[in-house]
Amino acid sequence: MTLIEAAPASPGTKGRRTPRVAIVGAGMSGICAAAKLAAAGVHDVVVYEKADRVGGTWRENTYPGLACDVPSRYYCYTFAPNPDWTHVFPPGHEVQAYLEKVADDLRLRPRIRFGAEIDEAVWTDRATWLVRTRDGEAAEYDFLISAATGVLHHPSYPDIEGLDTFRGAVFHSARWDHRVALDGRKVAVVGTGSTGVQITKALAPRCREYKLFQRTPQWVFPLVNLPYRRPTRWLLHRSPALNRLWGRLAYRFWQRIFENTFCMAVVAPGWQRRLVSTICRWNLRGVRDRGLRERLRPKDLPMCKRMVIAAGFYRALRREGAELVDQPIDHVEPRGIVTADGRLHELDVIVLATGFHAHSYIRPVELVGPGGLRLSEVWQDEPRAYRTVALPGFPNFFLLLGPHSPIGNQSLFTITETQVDYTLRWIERWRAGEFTAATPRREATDRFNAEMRSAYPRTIWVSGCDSWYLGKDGLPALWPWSPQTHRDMLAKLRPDEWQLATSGSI
Ligand code: N01
Repeated sequence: MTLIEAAPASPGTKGRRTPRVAIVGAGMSGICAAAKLAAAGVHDVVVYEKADRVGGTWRENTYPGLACDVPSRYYCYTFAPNPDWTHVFPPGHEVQAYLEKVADDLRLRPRIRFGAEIDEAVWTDRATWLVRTRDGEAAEYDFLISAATGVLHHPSYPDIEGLDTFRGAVFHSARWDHRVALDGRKVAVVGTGSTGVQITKALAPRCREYKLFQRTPQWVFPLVNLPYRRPTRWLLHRSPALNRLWGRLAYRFWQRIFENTFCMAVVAPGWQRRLVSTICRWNLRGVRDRGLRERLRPKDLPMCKRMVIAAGFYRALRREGAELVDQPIDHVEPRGIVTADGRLHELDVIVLATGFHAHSYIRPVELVGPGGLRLSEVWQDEPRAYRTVALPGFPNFFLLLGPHSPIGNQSLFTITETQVDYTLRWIERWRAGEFTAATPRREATDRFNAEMRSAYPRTIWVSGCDSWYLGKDGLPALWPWSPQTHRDMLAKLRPDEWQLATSGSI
């Protein structure tokens, strides 16, 4: 076992202590945390990234048609406006390029350990986290930050009888096999979430036969995607000041739109819910074929599942060679998929756009807190957290985009920035010597969870559908209030709700 960076926390400038910080994951949140720590003068930082590139979900998803359904000028860091976006809603590879560029521009790469997968982190009586990688390296840190390791990260494979007997190619949408030819072939996509819908638009025109297997219809909010013209991009490149100003204005504009419509529509009844609902229903009316339209009509309410925002989906299904299959899948045999009506759909390729295990978060990394408390046991039923950012019993540990975070049809960049800022304020107090270990109190965490439970009945997520938003207990795992309430709640540290040790461990 190699021990790296095991020196004790040293006094920093002006007598302030210098914390050692480990970040798990170099996706959107990990980059944000590393960037803001650097800006705050915290340089003893290691970002553990199991892959060989930054980007997280945007690195792993490379399927045809991959795009972001949140506007680019809002789907970015406030501290790094991007002059290069080509469209209002960017293609996926531009988001990946953006994350790579931020990592380069802010010189974050030397802090990232690529190919390093954390196995476990154990709290020590020195008030540190001893982090071990699968390769047997170990290092001690004063803070451990879980940067979104888990949401939409672990692919969910369907349990379909005979799937392994199929003689063509089968792969998950988040593990796209680019060696497999698709043009002019018979391709099936299983799943009609945001991913299945985006793939359908891109792939249906390219295949000889394209079959979309729909278990549950989804509401689709129409999207109009406009390009940012070359002269605009040139101008923003030439003038960093203009880029910053334009970036700030556009960010605020889109933030207002999304937070005042979609974000409110999901958490409370009101005009926003009626408006979004009406637009989705109007969009479906555009399908002229009455039979197809009825088969595409969801039984649940718009936004009960994570709403699909897309252009051209219905049109793609009307193309020659494209077919919506809404008979349940019975089994797979070597030649293709057999549906419950006994029909064999002969295929060359099956794509599983069947979603993710969205409630894993940092797991399977095992955290062992003081007294041997294990994360795997604490989260056995459902992941619960304190105000979306911390866990009782696990000191100096912070979560980004963890349980109850306001995710959905909005910019996750905004959420993660709020959570990083909150984490930084605790780290600043540690630097000032105010504590050595801090963990939220269990009562405060229970109180927060009880408040959330009482807010759930007003949300759209409990209106009678199944989705990855719901936990095993059938309750939403999401933030049931406005994003502004999230910012307000994290604007103050509330030390009265925390247990603090001023020397040694907790
Ligand atoms: O996954 P999903 P996704 N047999 O879980 C079906 C984000 N995202 O990858 O509804 C047959 O939404 C399942 O059917 P049902 C976004 O947050 C963002 O599409 O369970 N079908 C459903 O239709 C999104 O919500 C962007 O009945 C089976 C589908 O598979 C999240 O990623 C773009 C099945 C899974 O839908 C996940 O989206 C793309 C089975 N055994 C994705 N098992 C942006 O633009 C599952 N299904 C930012």
